[in-house]
Amino acid sequence: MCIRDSVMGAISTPTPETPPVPTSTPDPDPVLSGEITLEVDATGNYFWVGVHAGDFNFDYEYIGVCEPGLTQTYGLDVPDGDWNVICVVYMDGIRFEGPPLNGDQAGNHGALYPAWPSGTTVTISGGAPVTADITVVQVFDNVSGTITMPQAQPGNEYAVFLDMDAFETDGGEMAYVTGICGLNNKIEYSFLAAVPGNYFIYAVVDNTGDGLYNDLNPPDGSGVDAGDYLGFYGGSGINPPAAPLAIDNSQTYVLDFDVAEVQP
Ligand SMILES: [Ca+2]
Ligand SMILES: [Ca+2]
Ligand SMILES: [Ca+2]
Repeated sequence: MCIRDSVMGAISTPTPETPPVPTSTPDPDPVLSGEITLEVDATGNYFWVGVHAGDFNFDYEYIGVCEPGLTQTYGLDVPDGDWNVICVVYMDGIRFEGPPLNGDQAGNHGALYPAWPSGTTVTISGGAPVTADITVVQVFDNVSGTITMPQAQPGNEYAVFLDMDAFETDGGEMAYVTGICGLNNKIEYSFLAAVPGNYFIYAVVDNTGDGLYNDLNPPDGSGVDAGDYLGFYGGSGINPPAAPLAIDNSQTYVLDFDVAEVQP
């Protein structure tokens, strides 16, 4: 799976792929261009501009390197249509695509984060150039919690997801965090829910040692195995709740839940 095909540019299950080197080549005569206004200087860090048709599946993107100062420019060719334009500035100096993480800067054209525009905000018609400026602000983790396991699994890998659906691996994952279980039966997690919406929050612990990627990508393997842990916020056992949870990205949430052992 190409991670950029997924939601928020890269929210997908963990992948062993080595990401490509950024290949941003400014278009000398772009159809869509604009200025990005930063909240804090990010000289030398990557920024990503993603264009989607309102579904958070990013069809077009631009990757640039921040120049000194608080104003950056982008430009790319986008076909006729109605679009949303999002920008993420990665503050770690390493990432160049994917969802904003704690401390990154993020924003969208047409509303100031944490507000999101309703519907699309850019219309391109007849290939005529359009300007779409974006103001980004620093964003921080707003969902955290404690996951309780049936027993400690020190050294085993876990993943916690914010997903539009319940444990599908082909899209809708708007945030995730992975880590290694410690010595007790608790997992403390946090991530940023940047986009308001209705979500399932769930965790997987790979107790069988075949890898999170294997567990989360059934086409690549067997999916979650008997002996692994799985659980949902608001769910029961390994089962999801009947309905997803409404998340307002301007609020903070503490979401504790349990995981249970997957049975044969
Ligand atoms: Ca999903
Ligand atoms: Ca497993
Ligand atoms: Ca597996």
